Amino acid sequence: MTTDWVLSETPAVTELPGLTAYDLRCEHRADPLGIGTARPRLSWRLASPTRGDRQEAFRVRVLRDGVQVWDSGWRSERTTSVDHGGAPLTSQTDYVWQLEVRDAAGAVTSAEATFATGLFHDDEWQAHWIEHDYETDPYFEPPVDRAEPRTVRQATIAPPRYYRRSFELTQPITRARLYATAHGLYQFHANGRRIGNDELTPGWTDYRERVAYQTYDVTEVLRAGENVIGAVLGEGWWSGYVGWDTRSHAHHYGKKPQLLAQLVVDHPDGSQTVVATDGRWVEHVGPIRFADLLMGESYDARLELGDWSSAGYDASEWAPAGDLGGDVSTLIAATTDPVRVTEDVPAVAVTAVEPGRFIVDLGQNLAGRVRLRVRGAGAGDRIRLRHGEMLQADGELYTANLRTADATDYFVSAGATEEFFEPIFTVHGFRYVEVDGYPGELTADDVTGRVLHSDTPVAGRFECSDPGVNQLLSNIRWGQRGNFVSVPTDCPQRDERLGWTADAQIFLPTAAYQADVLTFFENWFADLAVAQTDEGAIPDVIPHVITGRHGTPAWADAATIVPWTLYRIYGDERVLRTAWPVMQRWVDYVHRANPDLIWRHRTSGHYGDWLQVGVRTDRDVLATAYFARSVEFTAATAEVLGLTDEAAAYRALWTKIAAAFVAEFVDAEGKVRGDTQTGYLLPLAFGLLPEQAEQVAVKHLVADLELRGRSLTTGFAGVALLCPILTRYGYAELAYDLLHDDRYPSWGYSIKHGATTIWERWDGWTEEGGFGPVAMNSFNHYSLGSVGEWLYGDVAGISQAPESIGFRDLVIKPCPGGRLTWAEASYDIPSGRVSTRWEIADGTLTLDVTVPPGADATIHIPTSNPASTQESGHPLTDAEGITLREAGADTTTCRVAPGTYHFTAQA
Ligand code: RAM
Repeated sequence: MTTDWVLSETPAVTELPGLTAYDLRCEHRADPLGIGTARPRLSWRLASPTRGDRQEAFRVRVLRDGVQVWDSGWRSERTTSVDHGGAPLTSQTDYVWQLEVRDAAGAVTSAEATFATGLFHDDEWQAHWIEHDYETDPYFEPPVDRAEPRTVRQATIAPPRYYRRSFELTQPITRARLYATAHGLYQFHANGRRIGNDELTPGWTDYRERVAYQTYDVTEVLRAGENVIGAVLGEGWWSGYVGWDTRSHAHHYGKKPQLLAQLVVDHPDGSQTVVATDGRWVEHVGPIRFADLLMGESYDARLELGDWSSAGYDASEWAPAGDLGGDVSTLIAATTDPVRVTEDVPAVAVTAVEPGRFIVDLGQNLAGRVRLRVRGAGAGDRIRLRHGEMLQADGELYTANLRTADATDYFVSAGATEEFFEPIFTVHGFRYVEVDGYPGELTADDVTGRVLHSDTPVAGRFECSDPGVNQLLSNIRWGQRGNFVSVPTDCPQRDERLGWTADAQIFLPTAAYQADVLTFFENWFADLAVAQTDEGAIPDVIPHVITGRHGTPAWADAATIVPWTLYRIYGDERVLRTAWPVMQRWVDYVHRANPDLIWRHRTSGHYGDWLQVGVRTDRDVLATAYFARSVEFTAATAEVLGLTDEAAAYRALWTKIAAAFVAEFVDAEGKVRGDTQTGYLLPLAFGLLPEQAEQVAVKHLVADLELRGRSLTTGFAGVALLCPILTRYGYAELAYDLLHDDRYPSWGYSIKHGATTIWERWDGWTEEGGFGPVAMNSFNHYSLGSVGEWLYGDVAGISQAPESIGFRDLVIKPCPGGRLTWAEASYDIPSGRVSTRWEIADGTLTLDVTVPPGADATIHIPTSNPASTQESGHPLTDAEGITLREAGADTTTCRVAPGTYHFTAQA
């Protein structure tokens, strides 16, 4: 198995010579091309082998062609999101930035990185949108080779087209950049080579307002003489199926795909050659006869076009592309890394069902596609690949939960001895593939699962002594991977795949422990902002493609929760500056509709504690708690932005909502209306209860869990809070019982029954009922995986102090318990990598902690005998870099400077 989705090994702290800066990023991306801002944010991380080492000061210099355009001078404050402070950068220009970091002893270390700007001004675009005239095309109707659709389609999906342009370069090339996008999905080629390794570009944004273009360096691809540049263009989110209604859920943004690109070639004398899409490009249909994200792809190898993107190719049959003119008003430079193939998963088993028909098991539920090797097929032989997440009891593929998504690919052989098929414009959510019509024996070697998702850099890892918990963590990671496909979606398999807002906000803290999701969510939030209604409500799904649902409690609150959470984790104020008007308009909307501060009006779809089990958390309780939460984050944002009056007003409003909550919902016995687990978790987690009521609420929560034999009932809204709140109030053992539970409903139940991803519903499959409701049953969904935050934050013990931003003030508070004898985690916070490892053996607890330069940490060492606590063999009072804070009854608390520490204590 080859995977790029693991936490990088670097830096090996102990081997470093001294304070070292690494992981330099511009706009939070490594050496990005085509950034869209003239004042980018620069960030780096630090590591050091020396205890107490710090960045005393830094200096950034930005250079263009070796000439300095900005010198920050020596400054001290931070390592992340330093705004370029020189004159605004120039469009379409390459820059180098040099970083120097000085430690306390005056030693200076340096590092260097690059970035390039995109097109800042509309008038720099010479490109026009081009398209094929499908109306007069014989292939406009669904192609014949998909004659077995499971659903009646009302909208037609047109076959992808191939576009090309041949041009001469007479001068040498110093630099060549391709700026490319599509209304649809594109894949670029030049001189016989594919450009880049991005997938499903330009990605999904609210195309009505924002269409991202990607930038590629093609300097090495071009040469003197004839060159060819070209692209394959498919439908994707632009005009293909998204959502669940086959009558209306295609053609969200347009009826047919369009392409736009501009190649800019620099020559040594300073002149440029620009080759841009326009009516001089020619186009042709090719071997991809059909391609749709939900439905699948059909490829007829007999129709292959040969070296269509190479010089000397005879394109006389190709027709001129339709030229639609150059409206570039919606174009934006891409701000986040695209989808890529991040792993190849080999097949683990192949079962022959009948001659020519096989079921292949990849051993892992994933989002992506299959690469199939075909040997011995005759020209015209057709192989069908159907994808499913589960098998039925009879061993056949289970596809009922896909609803109208066909998730079916076809390959028609050209009769060569060996052929490879891999679709390019579709994504399936699957573990099993049925291969039908395969000539001869299919072997595991013939099938590879190619994992596709947004290439968010891996930021964390967690492992512990218990295989079941490790499997849970793996399922959480795969849930994230399968659903972070350009936008955060709810499922990768059925006819939905929408950016449900609650799912996103609930899972965000867990997601951020596993990957750097800042730009991923900033990009998505930009779509949330443009979708806000005039009144201030937020649609349930972003990008906004379903009508009539907006302003739902816990869903629309993503408007405040996502930016505030991003700010707390990444310490970058820019996200708050952008989000502020959205947050304010959202909370004002709820307030206007609910002047008595109990949110019961304008709750839209109101899903309550979605997919809770056997209980009904009161909807007004949930809504009002979320109203308070949103107001709290809006107030906090106003504070950060220096908006004192607004901050005071929202703080005051929050106090009133909290009081109204207690008055309305908490009875004389301290029970919250509805008396459900989530009903207690929400006010506890959101701090709505006075201290005494808090303790009573905890008791009621625990009583409910006990009454049910230590079993949970929480849905999406409650589940993330369950283990953290129990731990916070001294019931960590109860949290561990839930973690290890394998009775229904629990995470362990799904794992016991073979889950390799998080399921949408606790009852996705049960021993009694078999498969859950086909109307809605995804086996790859991340919401219930939001317990990951607790694994990293409490079990491994990496979190930050309540007032801390960007993990500058770390809290290392591991929580041994349950069946675990050890747990370890590493996590890339903005300033560097933090790691913890605890183990209990022979009555001794060992705790290894690394705090990166740029952070300080309060470490809580759990022990039955605080006096026994030592660090590297020394009592804490005598250990370097450590200040003892408190030796409590069962914890030793100390404050440490950056460095690596080895604690021991009596367990
Ligand atoms: C379903 C999914 C999704 C959820 C909505 C309300 O489509 O479970 O995750 O947010 O319902």
